[in-house]
Amino acid sequence: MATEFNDLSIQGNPYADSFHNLIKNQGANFATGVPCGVLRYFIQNFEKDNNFLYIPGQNEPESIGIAAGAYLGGKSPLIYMQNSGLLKSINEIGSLLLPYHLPVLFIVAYRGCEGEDAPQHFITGGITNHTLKGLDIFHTELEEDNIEQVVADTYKFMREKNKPAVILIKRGWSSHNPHESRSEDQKNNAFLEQIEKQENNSYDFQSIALNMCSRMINRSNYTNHKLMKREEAIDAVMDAITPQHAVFSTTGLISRSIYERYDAPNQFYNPGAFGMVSSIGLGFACARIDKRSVVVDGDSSLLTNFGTLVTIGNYQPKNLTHVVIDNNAYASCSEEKSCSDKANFPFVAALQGYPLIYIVNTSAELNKAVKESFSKPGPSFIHAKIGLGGRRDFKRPLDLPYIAERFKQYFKE
Ligand SMILES: Cc1ncc(C[n+]2csc(CCOP(=O)(O)OP(=O)(O)O)c2C)c(N)n1
Repeated sequence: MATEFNDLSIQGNPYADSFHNLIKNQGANFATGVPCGVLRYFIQNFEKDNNFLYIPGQNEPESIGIAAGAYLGGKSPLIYMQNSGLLKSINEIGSLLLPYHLPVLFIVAYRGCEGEDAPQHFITGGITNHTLKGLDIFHTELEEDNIEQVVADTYKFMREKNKPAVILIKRGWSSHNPHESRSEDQKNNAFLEQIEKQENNSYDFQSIALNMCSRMINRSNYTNHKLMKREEAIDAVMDAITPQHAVFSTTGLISRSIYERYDAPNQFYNPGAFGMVSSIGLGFACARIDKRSVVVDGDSSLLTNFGTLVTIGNYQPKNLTHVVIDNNAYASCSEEKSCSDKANFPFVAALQGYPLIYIVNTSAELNKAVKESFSKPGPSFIHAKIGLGGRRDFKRPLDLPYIAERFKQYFKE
């Protein structure tokens, strides 16, 4: 008997497999995202298939940043998520993917459409189509009998318009929970095994602390009461940059200062998508392991995408230097205080597994740390403490599609 499109009693799904092969034929080779049960067979295929570089994020906006970086590094990325996550990511779509013309594929579980029983999805389900129309993003619903057409039309749209596109997958496509078919005994055994594993992995706080400290290099000068200003810090970082380095800079004055004073094709500015600069850098670093990526982040930017430290620590891109220029404020707004003085960035980075962490507060030490990081396996974290003040009248990067294409072509293999 032929497998039904909505047959939930099976492991794997031939229609999801066929979809997978079709997008692969279109060049898809990078996957990131956040799961929804509806998408399990699609996700399983990304996990299994070595032709895909698979780097999931901790949330949907972060995944969009990762996909954007992978695209800039020459990959053809896709992002999977629930439509609730798509709505959460409107800013990353509207201020990064669309204005920069980054065509990535979204595979989106369409909860809250007709037949939905979970009330938390009703409202987001009801506005999904309108929102995609409002964004002028091509979107179709996948059905058993339109897979070839949907994939072909979607990639045609992405190629012609240089825009992201969305394929909506309704609940019922593959919402089988493989564990449901296991017996109670099997479930209990699996649970006990898990508990045992946790007990065996109980924390040895002392060795964790020692290990963390062994990776942290504190070069702060405590007698120096006059902290460097943003431009001094940027100059110290940019002095270490060569045309071989891929530089990603964060939202606000940091990007504007770098753009006005140092613009070059090996630099990508992230004026929108607040917080996602490290994710863009991560996506690029994973796509292009032959290049050193340098992220120039702000403290508030890092706080708004704090999970990035977990993701970067987890994937361990050896070719990533993550600099945080920390003024303990949203300086690009009106210097409102941030919580970075309570965030313990270097400790969190160490805890998450960054192998090398520098703490600096002078431009000489910042410059030295950036240069040193290039000759050591990363990801390296450089925490640069700076003071407030400095110029604010920098020009903005305006021709964003040009900047993205220039960057992509510059690093073309
Ligand atoms: C989602 C979103 N919220 C708020 C802003 C406004 N905004 C622009 S820059 C910025 C602060 C950046 O602070 P930080 O990363 O610490 O860098 P700094 O400005 O201090 O150099 C904010 C909140 C934005 N661009 N996007």
